[in-house]
Amino acid sequence: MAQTVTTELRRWIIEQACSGCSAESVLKAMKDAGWEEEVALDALEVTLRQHLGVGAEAGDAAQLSQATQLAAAAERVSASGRPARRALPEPSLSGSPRQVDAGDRMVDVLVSLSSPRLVVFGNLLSDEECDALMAAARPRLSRSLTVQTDTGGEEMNADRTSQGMFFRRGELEVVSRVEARLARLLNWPVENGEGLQVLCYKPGAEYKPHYDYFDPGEAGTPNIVKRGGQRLATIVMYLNEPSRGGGTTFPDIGLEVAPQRGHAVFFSYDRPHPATRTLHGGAPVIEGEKWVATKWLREREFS
Ligand code: PD2
Ligand code: ZN
Repeated sequence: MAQTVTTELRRWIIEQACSGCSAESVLKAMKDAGWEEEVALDALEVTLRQHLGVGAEAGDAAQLSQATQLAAAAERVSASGRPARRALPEPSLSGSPRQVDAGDRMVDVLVSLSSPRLVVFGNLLSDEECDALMAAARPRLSRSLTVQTDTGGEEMNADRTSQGMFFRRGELEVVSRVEARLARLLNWPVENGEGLQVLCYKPGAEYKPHYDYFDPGEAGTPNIVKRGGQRLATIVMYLNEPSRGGGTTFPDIGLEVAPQRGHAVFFSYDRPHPATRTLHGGAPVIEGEKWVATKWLREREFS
């Protein structure tokens, strides 16, 4: 049965942190009370990270230091059994601005979530940019492939019924412009991005829920990550609007992002693990067509 982190549990975690308990003792108390280790660790990390974010403005220094120590310890315990956390692409949202400067354009911040780390942006692309990307992609579309994780090759996949193509990085002026904007928006080098992918979904086409990172348990992953390292983040940009269906879904949190032209959904994953809650899919298009451009961001230069 799914275990829910209640307000009471969050309050209890913060109390333990502020009174100086160790991460191990808090984790043990939670496991003794029937919490699964994975859920307990996530609850500790997320609650304390949020608490530190709020408390940094208003809190008592000694309590904050206790909470900081517990958050760091929770992270260490957690890291011992799971893939390590990494530095991540992240927009500059401290102080909760309505808009962020993406260099050549001010981009609206519509939604920001901490777990999963996810931001919905508005006004990221102009109508002209959307049209130019669709027009340049259209003659090059073919049935989308997915990376074959056991070998590192590519395969046709029934879970993904869109058509797609990739631009090389910097291939066209509009592609370079969008890539430079994303690099500035997400504070991540252009060189660490894969080429822009454009997808077109006709009625009935969908992309079943999946993770974008490469599964460390699959045999082909070491080969795939030789080029640029792991994927750390995804931004899906909407180029047009189907009249019904085609939202980007996040089943772990019951979220569906509406495909609105010029908008985008960004999400990052600090480790290649379902604990990031970044399971996501493209819901079937019911009426009209759906066009998106996706950029995946890697740890290192992707060449
Ligand atoms: O088109 C989408 O909404 C979608 C959903 C899930 C795109 C991707 N994943 C992707 O390009 O990875
Ligand atoms: Zn995806």
